[in-house]
Amino acid sequence: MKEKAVQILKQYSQEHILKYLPYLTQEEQDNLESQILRINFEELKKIYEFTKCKPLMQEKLIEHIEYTDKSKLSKERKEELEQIGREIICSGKYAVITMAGGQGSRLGHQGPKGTYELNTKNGKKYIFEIIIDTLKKAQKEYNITIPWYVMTSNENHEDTIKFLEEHNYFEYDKSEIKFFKQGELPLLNTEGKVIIDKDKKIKEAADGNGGIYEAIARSGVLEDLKSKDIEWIFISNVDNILSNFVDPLLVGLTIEQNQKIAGKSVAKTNPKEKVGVFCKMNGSPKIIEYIDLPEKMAEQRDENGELLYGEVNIANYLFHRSVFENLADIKLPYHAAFKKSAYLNEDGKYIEPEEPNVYKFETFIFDAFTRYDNMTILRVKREDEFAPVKNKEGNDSPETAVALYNAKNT
Ligand code: UD2
Repeated sequence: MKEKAVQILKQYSQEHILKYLPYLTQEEQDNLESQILRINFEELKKIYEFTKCKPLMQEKLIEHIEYTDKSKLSKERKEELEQIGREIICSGKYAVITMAGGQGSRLGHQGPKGTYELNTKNGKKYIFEIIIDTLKKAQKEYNITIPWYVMTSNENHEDTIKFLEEHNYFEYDKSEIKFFKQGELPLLNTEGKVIIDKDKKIKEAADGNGGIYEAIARSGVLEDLKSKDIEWIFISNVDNILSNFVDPLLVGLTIEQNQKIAGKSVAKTNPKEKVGVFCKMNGSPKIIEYIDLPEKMAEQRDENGELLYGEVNIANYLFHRSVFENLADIKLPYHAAFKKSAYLNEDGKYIEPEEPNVYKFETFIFDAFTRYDNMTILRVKREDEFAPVKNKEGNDSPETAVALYNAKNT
């Protein structure tokens, strides 16, 4: 192995990697070496140290954020706003991005989450198929083929494209579909060491849905959006099978409120619900995950008895294209998740741990919202627009999602 690579390993206390060399073919050594020269160990060291000291949540700086409740808008008001949005959609200035680079480990499904098959009342439907059904419905309604961009990760990129190719993109116009890969970061064990995977490479994982800003800029998607004169982009999770991502009302409301970012919320069912909620921090829009929201704030209610922090983030965002242009180089804070990850030990044995053993570093798309003074929030009905497939069973499972999907598609 080249001296430069060895020197990097020593400089960043990763010399344990050298013990694997006797097991590696020359080609495997060359692959590992090019990986060592590519990985930014300096940044990785900073991320590891930063995530070890969690920033304290300063309660006094958190305040309620204004939102619009769709159910309280009059029919006329809704039509007025929808008209503005329809203009944008019909004139081809609207696109959809699905964030599909996640591992979906909680579901226990082998392969990209979009390839998970659900037993609905309309027969067996893959999650990607349900998304394309929505795009095809919009095609009929607005007489336009909305461009669809799918964010993948190194881990699921090929499988995602292969699956959609095999299913002929469920008859959607494939020339309007583009895939783009997000970045990835090495996993670190509890001693801050990288681990080796069974392919004899340093194990890396997708860098979180906050990786979208860099991925959009680097992959050419931003150029594509500009060349198509797309102004508004709807971004949603792959796992919400009721995602209403062609929504003229949200577009109209955001334009009228003169905002560049919008998000959809549903009412929190109870103060203890384990979800992220919208609020303001230091005067800017923020989403606080349940683990960071102080209990007494979670319980706080306004004069009408409504929870003051009751707007659940359902990960349905609307961005003006300028957001991607302005945030292409944004540096977001990293969040460390402690996960189980199999690895090759120094004796060449493949270990599949029972307990979490590595840190996975992710950035979150909504941590960038603090760069804006405000955002539009539209509260919608949970049963109309929020049916996530996250867990194998229990809440947010295929069973609960299909029940909501069937009820909606009567
Ligand atoms: C997400 C939101 C949470 C709430 C919830 C609603 C984040 C961090 N949290 O929780 O606030 O809105 O959804 O269902 O977004 N993904 C990638 N690349 C990655 C990691 C994730 O594309 O590297 C995608 C993933 O495919 C999914 C979405 O991001 O479509 C959210 O997945 P998650 O597991 O990161 O976040 P989750 O579902 O726990």
